[in-house]
Amino acid sequence: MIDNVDQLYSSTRKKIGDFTFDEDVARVFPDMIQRSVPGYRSIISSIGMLASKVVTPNSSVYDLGCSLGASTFSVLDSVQHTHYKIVAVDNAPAMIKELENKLRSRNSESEVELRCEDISQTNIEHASLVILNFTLQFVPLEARPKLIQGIYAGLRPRGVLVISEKIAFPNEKMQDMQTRLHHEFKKANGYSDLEISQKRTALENVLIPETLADHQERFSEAGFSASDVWFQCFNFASMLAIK
Ligand code: GEK
Repeated sequence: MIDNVDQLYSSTRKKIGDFTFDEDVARVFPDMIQRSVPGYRSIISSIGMLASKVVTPNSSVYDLGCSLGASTFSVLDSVQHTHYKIVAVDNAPAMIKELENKLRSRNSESEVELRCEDISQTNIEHASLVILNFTLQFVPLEARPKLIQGIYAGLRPRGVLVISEKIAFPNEKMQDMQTRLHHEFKKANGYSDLEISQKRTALENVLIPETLADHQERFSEAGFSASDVWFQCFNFASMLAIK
């Protein structure tokens, strides 16, 4: 087995439990997300570009569900001034531990405040940018409105929420087509039919996608003055919501 290559679902499992972000997942995470999420790299580098435009002096940036800090590093590499704070939050200890090591090895520990907590408990304050990069999809549906309202409240005027999600489609035929395209994407990246199907079962009760309309309605109910999609590939999209 190659150490950092995702082969977690490559052999037949008798029973497939719910997917969790444990140490095995943290070890292969960069490979897993890049081979599973169309456009992931473009989204990460675009978040850096966005940060360079919207992160104001004396403000905070929140990376909610930061995993190994891909968005955090993109922000650190793109914002020219240093008068801001990044708060990176994840409730998986394995992710936070690994991110801590990464920050230490690039001498960036003091630039990022790490928190191992549920993002539903994170108090957002003085934020110019909040990042939810493929995280809200794992938060229970009933907890999502309050979370988005809290983000809106903690953003400064004209502050921005960037949110990327796997999305659902209201039309069944379209849903089926986009799902098949996504599976084709995973196959092209070396995943077998067995891996794709076992991973899908593991995520079934854990990752709950919503439609773009559901997201936009929630943004507008929370008070955001504008929201729209800026990136989409198959059933993965990224949106901006502006206070
Ligand atoms: C990236 N943003 O590379 N509270 C805190 N963290 C959570 C919660 C929660 N309630 N639910 C899930 N997570 C990253 C990728 S991955 C996306 C994000 C994926 C965390 C979870 O532990 C995991 O690290 C992350 O959200 C989701 O841009 O695996 O598809």
